[in-house]
Amino acid sequence: MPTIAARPFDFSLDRAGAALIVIDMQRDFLEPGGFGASLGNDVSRLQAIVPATARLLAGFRAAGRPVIHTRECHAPDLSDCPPAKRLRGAPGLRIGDAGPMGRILVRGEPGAEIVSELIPVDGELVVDKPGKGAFHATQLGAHLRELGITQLVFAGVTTEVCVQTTMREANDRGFDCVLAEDATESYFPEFKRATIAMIVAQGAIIGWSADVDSIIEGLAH
Ligand code: C5J
Repeated sequence: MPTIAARPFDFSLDRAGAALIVIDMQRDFLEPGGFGASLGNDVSRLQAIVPATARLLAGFRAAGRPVIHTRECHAPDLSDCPPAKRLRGAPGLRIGDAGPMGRILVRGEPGAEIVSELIPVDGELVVDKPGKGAFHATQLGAHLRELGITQLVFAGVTTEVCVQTTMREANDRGFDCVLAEDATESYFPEFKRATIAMIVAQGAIIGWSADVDSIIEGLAH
């Protein structure tokens, strides 16, 4: 089993049991006019990880290992978006409101699509999720069990919200989790740093953190 350089200590990558999960790399979070921008965030921070995420995707595809994409989005009638989520804060546009890329975070709207550079290919599962965690109210857990997955590599946005929540859910379900450090990002650099520190603390209490190159090299051996 190849060992990859990781924090807090090297990680044994089990190629036969590994899958990549790319969290919420959607236009609504990465492009001007979407949900992230409506909250007053600088979306260019998130755009900057697209090339590293594309390299990681290519590495998994080349290794023939499963790739799962998630999209945070809601039913058009918002029946799966509780007021506790929709009415939070004072954004320029709320979930379900009409914006330049269609209705914000609504399934089927242009803004809910994955950015063009990271479009899923045939055979890759796309999980639409109403929550922050990708296991909540989805078939993700059942799908991973069917595939015999034991290790998950995480990429995507935002580090401290949907990525961290899903990593914690995965850890509770018994998956070994590795966060691809340069393929995840937050609108707040200090939140990304703090999240990684929390994940790897206390002997990898939630999981490991490694860079894209180390993960790709491990997959190739
Ligand atoms: C947020 C996400 N930040 N995908 N969603 O609301 O992290």
